[in-house]
Amino acid sequence: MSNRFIALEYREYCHDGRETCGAFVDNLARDLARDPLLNHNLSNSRQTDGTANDMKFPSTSTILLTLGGLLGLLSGAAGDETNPANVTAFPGAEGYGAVTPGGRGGEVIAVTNTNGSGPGSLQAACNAQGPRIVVFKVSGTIDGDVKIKNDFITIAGQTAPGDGITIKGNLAIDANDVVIRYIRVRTDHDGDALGGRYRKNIIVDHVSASWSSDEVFSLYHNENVTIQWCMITEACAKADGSHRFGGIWGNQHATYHHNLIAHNDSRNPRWASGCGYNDYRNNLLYNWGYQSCYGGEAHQKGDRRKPPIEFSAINMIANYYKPGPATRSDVKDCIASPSSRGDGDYGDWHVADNYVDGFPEVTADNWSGVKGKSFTKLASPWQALPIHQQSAQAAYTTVLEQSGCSLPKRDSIDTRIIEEVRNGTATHGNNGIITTPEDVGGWPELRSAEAPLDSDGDGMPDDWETEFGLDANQAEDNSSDKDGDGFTNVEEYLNGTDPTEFIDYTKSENNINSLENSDAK
Ligand SMILES: [Ca+2]
Ligand SMILES: [Ca+2]
Ligand SMILES: [Ca+2]
Ligand SMILES: [Ca+2]
Repeated sequence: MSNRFIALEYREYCHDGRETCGAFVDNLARDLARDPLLNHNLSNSRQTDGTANDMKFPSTSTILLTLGGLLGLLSGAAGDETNPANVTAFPGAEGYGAVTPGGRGGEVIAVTNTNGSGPGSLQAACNAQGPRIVVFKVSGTIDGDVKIKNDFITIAGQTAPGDGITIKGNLAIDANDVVIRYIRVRTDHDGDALGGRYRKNIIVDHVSASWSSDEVFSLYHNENVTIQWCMITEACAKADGSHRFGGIWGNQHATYHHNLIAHNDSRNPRWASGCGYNDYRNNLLYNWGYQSCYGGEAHQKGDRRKPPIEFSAINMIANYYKPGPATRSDVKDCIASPSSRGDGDYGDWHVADNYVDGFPEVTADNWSGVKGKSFTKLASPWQALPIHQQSAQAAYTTVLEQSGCSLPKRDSIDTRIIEEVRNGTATHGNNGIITTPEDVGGWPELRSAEAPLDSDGDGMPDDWETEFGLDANQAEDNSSDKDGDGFTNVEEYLNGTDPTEFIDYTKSENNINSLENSDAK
């Protein structure tokens, strides 16, 4: 292995007129880019320091390194275990999107009203420049679309006093380095409830999305993405009665785990064509209509990425499939139906340890639940960044307990859907497949409450600052890291942790969500 050459960013070779060499490097780069070990190591390199990685491997030059040299760089990038750059976006952030610091170290901006725009609105906080952490001093329903256009933002919906935040509109992610936690997006019109493309370093955690008439939740053709602990439910119909789709997923290096996808006719999810490396584990799918999961072609037509991603490698492991009353009988046992647009367009798939309720033979042999022949079997999964993986059956229980916008509390929509999944029932529409939000009673009233006093406006309430020896009348202490564990003081508040207690979050066993416990919900 030590003499193995690794090619990165080979395009300049191709443009140098060295056709033979270019083709060789092209092929080598492709092979190596698909090498699980290399992929894993490069991803770790990104995880520890994405910006440094970019500097070491400038995208316009061709670099040949021995693997030994590369590993040296990687171990150097790993650095001191207590280096703040090494912690994930928050305790419990896992997979490829966990790489981002979000708004760490930036300004704290409080949302003080539920207006669609203007001073004090969520949209105004999104419009601000530079790293920023968005906290909420109000709960309620925000009437209007929200678009994130500027990089480095953390949206901390768990801080909302009262019943929490719902966006009655579409949430568009059009920025890099985005952390979104504990909000709901229940749109009232066309377009994806939550959507975004062509960006990088995004983690969406405990978000409940519903009611779009395109897809409910579509994040694809991005890079370094995690979608975890979300609820993607109750897609609605377009005016012509079509659609009711869950989501298009598929990002170059992405992790999807512990999500609940329920009451959508199809695209549960649809893997985008040319989606790159995707790792899908411990998700719970309930009551799909006429199709569960499909897609994953190798090539995307009109791909705007440079270079385009020319393959799809999809792990689907230890997920729980529970057909419901709307699930068409001929697709009840379907884990996935891989798509292609002809020879040479097959995606690479690996399925294992998935549980298909009512179909013990598919549970025993997952490949029998993968329909058609237009795909390539991966004998083993591509080696993704690990998560705290459970069995499919254990994940079923945990997802029902914790997924979606569970803080400050679940709303009546999510509470109802969780019970329907648990009981194997449906309440509204055509066996749970609905046409409009009115079918399920529309947007529930969300109670607000008084936010705790924060005299210096640094995002940390007076009482909390006093308890931990911070200065309730001095705002600059929010970005320091009193205990040196990598999370700033205000992040410790957002995460419900102790800013005076050092915890080594670079240890996997400590990287768990400090806001949830399995008995709480
Ligand atoms: Ca304060
Ligand atoms: Ca302070
Ligand atoms: Ca800290
Ligand atoms: Ca701490």
